[in-house]
Amino acid sequence: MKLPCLLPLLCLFALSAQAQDTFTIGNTTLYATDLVTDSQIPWELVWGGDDMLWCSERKGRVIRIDPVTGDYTTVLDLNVTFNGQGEPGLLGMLQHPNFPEDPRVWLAYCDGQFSVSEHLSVFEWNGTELVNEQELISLPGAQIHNGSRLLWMSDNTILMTTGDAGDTGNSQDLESLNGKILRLNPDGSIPEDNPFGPDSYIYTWGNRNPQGICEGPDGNIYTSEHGQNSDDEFNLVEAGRNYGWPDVQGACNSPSEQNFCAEWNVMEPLEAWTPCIALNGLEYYTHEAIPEFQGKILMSVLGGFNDPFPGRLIAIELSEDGMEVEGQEAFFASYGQRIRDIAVNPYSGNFYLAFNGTQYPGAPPNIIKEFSTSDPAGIPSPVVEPVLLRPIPAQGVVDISVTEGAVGGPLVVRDMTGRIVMEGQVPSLRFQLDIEGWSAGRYNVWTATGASALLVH
Ligand SMILES: [Ca+2]
Repeated sequence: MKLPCLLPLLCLFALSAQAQDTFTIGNTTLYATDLVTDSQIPWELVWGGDDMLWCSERKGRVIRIDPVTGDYTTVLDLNVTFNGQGEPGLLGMLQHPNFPEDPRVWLAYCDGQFSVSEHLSVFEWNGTELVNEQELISLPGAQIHNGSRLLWMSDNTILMTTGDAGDTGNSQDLESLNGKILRLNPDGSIPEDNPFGPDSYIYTWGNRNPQGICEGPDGNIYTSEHGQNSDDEFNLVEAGRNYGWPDVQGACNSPSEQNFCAEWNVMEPLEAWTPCIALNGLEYYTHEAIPEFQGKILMSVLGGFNDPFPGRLIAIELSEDGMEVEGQEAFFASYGQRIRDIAVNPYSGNFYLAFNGTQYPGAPPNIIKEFSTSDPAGIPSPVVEPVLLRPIPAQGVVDISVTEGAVGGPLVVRDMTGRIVMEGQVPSLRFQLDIEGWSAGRYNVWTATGASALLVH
């Protein structure tokens, strides 16, 4: 369905505006544009100390992206396990907080064709490439559950999440490095004050597959962790604590779980999701550019097998002491794609999302998008207003009101999967849109000066 195109010039304008999407979050408008469209399955996004955006890709590359143009160079290409089916490959990445003065970059990756191993190595940045690999830790890897998120702690140690590698027996075994969070010194040695003594990397145990980690308010450390069929978990990390897997899923709420939790001092999640929604990268958003996100934990969500919604970003609101989840709100599900990770530009507060296509484990498209509070295409929109739609929900015909700047400009309607179902031009300040025959559901109506959700009955 297309609206008549009366002015050719404005219709061209409408076409060029399709490269971006706008989202209204409270009083903030976000403009989304594709930054890199040919990523080889982006896994970790890091805002670099060199003011470039770094990305690890599951197929083995580390790319260094100009955040303005999206141009990138490949600074490392590792020979990793990647068969397109499972979950191994190049995964976690961490820069030294004083990068590039301290040139060290840590990478977690899996290799081995038949028997997968997981490695944590440190490399050096020579201004062009990552060189001088030094392996610090290796442990069993698998086709599934390899953890691998990395975090620099304020005490100058590093946390590394590991997965149970598909063997549930690993997580409660203090002799195994799988199903744990490990703590190490930057040179790979074991910190003397580790909770299980100076001979053990183990920092927490009873983990299944944590794949998001961040430092939040007051130095609290949070993880996101995949559950099996229930209870994806958002956890507060405390040294030495047992997180219960495989004996406990989510809260300690069945009789057998309560016994186990009492015996092993199990830490319950701050929040859990059933059915699983497949939680991933975390970022604590502190910038004032997006007041609606400020002070919240942003969590990448892939979208689970029984999850009725696609991938999305969830903003988690914490209590003042950071010990409870007080609210959550989901964004960007309209793309219908799995969101793997997030990084924030510390200057502008703009952020970047790594999309891993529509299907497990990494179907195309694999795109890195920028979400900016300023309009990168330069469309003038000093006052951003919502589009008014009546009635709610609508049936047959919907009345639409827009502000003056939108008249003659583009009109785009997308469905929840992000697919454009209608594009054309705004004919006047008030007009009617024929939605007869549209399937019931939620749509997004977008003009040059604002956007609103359209609910069709
Ligand atoms: Ca439970």
